[in-house]
Order: sequence, then C-alpha cells, then structure tokens
Amino acid sequence: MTPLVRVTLPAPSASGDLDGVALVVIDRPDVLNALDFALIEALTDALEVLDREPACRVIVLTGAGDRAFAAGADIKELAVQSPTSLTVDDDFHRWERIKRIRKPLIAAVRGFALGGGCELAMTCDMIVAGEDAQFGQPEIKLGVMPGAGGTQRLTRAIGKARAMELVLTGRMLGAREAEAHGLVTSVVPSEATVPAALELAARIAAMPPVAVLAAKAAVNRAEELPLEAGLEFERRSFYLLFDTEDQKEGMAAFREKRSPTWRGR
Ligand code: CO8
Repeated sequence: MTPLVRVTLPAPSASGDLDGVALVVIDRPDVLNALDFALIEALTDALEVLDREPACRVIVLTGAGDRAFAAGADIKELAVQSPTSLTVDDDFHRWERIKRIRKPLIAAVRGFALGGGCELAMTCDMIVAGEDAQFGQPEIKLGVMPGAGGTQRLTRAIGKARAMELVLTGRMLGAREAEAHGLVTSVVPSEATVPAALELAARIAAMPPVAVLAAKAAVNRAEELPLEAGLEFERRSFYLLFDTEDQKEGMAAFREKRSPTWRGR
C-alpha cells in the first residue's frame, strides 16, 4: 500500500540550516489530501515517533501538491458511518493524540484547509499560510457540523461572531482574511509556503529545547485555563527552567557576549 504520510527528518546539512526540523507530508493529492481513518492513524503515529526522536525539535506539517493542505475528512468513508460505528471505532480520538505532541507543530497551508483539514491546521501551534490558502468548516453543507474542534478552536481563534458565520454558512476564509482575524501566523507567496514554514521551524529549533517545550505548553494552557491558573502554571514552569544547564549557559553567554551552545538539558 502507498504510504499516506511522508516523513522527512533532514540530515544535518553543512550549513546547519534545517537542523532539528522534520517535514511531514499528507500524501493523497488525488483527493485533495482528504483524511481517511488510515491516514489519520499513519499521521498520528508519525507525529508521535517524531515527538520521541531526539534529533527532531520542530515539526512542519503540510499537504502534497499545491491544491490542498487537506480538504477534510474523507466524505466517502464518512458517508457510511453510524453513531454506533463512530462510537465503537472512535477513530477521531486520535485528534487528542495530536494535541498531546509536545514539540512545536507548524502547519504549512496551501490551498484548501476544510473541515477536518481546517481542524488539523488549528490543532497545530502555528499556521503559515500561502496566499492561495482557503480555510473553512463546510460540514453544514453536508448535513452535519464540525466534529474535531471546529466550533471550539475556530471560535477561540477568531471570535464567536465570525466563527458562528463560518460554521453556519460553510463560507471559506481566504488567507488575508484569516490573517486579519488572527487565525494564521503569517501569509507568504504560495510557492514560499513550505520554505517559510521550514525557516520558522529552524529558528525555533535553534532555541533551547527544554524551554521551547515548556513555553509551548504554557501558551497552550492560555486557551484552556482561567487566567489565575494559567499564570500559576507559567510561573512554575519558569522556576523549573532554572534547573536546566541551558538556563546557566544562556545567561552566561549573554554576560560573556557570545552565542550560547544549547545542551537540551
Ligand atoms: N473527501 C473525499 N474526497 C474528496 C474530498 C473529501 N473531503 N474533497 C475532495 N475530494 C475529492 C473529490 O471527490 C475529487 O475526487 P474525484 O476526482 O475522484 O471526483 C477530488 O478530490 C478533487 O475534488 P473536486 O473535483 O471536488 O475539486 P474542486 O476544485 O471542484 O472542488 C473543493 C474543491 C471545493 C474542496 C471540493 O472538493 C469540496 O467541496 N470538497 C469537500 C470539502 C468538505 O466538505 N470538507 C469537509 C468534509 S467533512 C469533515 O471534514 C468532518 C470532519 C470531522 C472530523 C474530522 C476528522 C478527520
């Protein structure tokens, strides 16, 4: 069977440009990278392997071809489901596994990111969008509604008034509109989408790894915890980082006016 997901962990290059950056490609371009159950399993497995791989520090996720990041769950597969089959198989629980990936995850979105594809992009920590990117939750047009975070994450990202309109009409949001509403980190020329996401990933991969994991976890708590609990979580994480060699190295390097060498410990 053709792999549904391609994973590239670049070997350290002579220039060191992409050290620590892994690229994961959703590879079903003939159906606009629609996410069937087998693909979601392969994707979550691949992300979890990279999460445990010391050579990988940041993951970029994109779709094969130039037409889509992912046009949603595979409608042909979804069409024959029942509440019982969905409950018993519970294939969408894998979404929670993606949320638990500890390393930064950057979605590089060209073309369509619809339904489950939009939800997948929003599950990532950042979205780099090409100018041709189109985001949307069109499930309403299929007689259903978002089921993997669309009503929750889109609302948190762009606010209730806008999310409500998109979820209830299925309208697509272009890259510039998505940027204006805070859904994406940046918009770049379409062909530059993956290179720009890799470049952003490389800048993060060059930061002290333990602090990166802790900072990602803390920012994500901001969406889930009341402010006081979030501030408490942040403060404790901050204190704990003073136990790392990288904290000592980072502050020593500043005083000695040199570049730090991170140990990841
Ligand atoms: N599922 C299966 N096949 C798809 C999907 C999809 N989501 N999207 C596109 N395809 C297939 C088409 O059937 C077509 O295949 P074929 O050539 O064999 O007919 C091929 O991809 C190319 O698509 P089109 O010919 O339709 O291309 P167009 O440029 O005319 O249109 C669109 C592009 C507008 C993106 C159109 O394909 C479309 O509307 N697609 C469906 C989008 C959609 O409704 N997505 C939501 C799906 S439901 C969902 O995601 C629920 C998520 C719940 C949990 C998520 C867990 C994964």
